[in-house]
Amino acid sequence: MKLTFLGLPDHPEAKVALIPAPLEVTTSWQKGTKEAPTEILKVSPNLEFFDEETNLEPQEVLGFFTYPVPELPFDIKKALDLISENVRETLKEKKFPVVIGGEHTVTLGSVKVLKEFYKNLKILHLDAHLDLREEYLGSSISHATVMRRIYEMGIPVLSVGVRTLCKEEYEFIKKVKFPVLWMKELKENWEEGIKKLENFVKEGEIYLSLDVDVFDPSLAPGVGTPEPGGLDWYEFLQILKLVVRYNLIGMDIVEVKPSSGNAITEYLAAKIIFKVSSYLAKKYETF
Ligand SMILES: [Mn+2]
Repeated sequence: MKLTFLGLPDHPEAKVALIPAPLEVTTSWQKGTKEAPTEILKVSPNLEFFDEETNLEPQEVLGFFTYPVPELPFDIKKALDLISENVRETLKEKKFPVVIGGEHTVTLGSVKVLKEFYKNLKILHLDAHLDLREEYLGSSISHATVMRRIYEMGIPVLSVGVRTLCKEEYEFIKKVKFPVLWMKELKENWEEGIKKLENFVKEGEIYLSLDVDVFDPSLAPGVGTPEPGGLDWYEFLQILKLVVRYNLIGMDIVEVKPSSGNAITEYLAAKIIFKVSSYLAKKYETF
């Protein structure tokens, strides 16, 4: 049987589409993100189906459609094309796409299509890392170069929650004045940080690219690089609500690495999908 979000049959008029993208080609250190879409969908029926903040059931208000988990070709360009096809279909059907990675490279598959549909596309990038290398381990298309490629397309990016970088990235961001909202900056002055974030998202069509390593590893231990000092749950929800209030047009959740023994990070990812849908449902209901 096909795996679906919350274990529910696909809603005939679904407004949210889950796009599993089990891509893992360029992962450098701890592997396993290929299993993430399957594991996230598998834990999702254990969520409560009622949202305690909005007092609604997103599966009733918006409805979910889940694409089957694909066998992606090893050729990364072909794999990204497959992801793009699903995103294109989703946008044509006026559904909200949630791409479930997989390594961060999947964002390139989304963005390629999104920029055809949206004139003022912007990427809100939540991540412990910048992913701005020119090249990584000999490849220009990689989880460590993804935002560099997007930057080169002329699409505005704001990287939020960054707390580690390499020297090449340090020099690059200085040279091009790449906008970064550092985790330290956020933790030291939350109000000011949120204002900067709001200034970025208040105009244009916003795509959220969420690397779960932006969370503190105590909250999301199942990631490739568990960088200390990350976002907590309520800080994240505040950011998510803020973006939904403006024009959030899609998102991805990437770099979950299911770990044996616990399902904390997979459950977190499923909960995020439920939360964003609840916030969107609330907005939808008030139209
Ligand atoms: Mn990262």
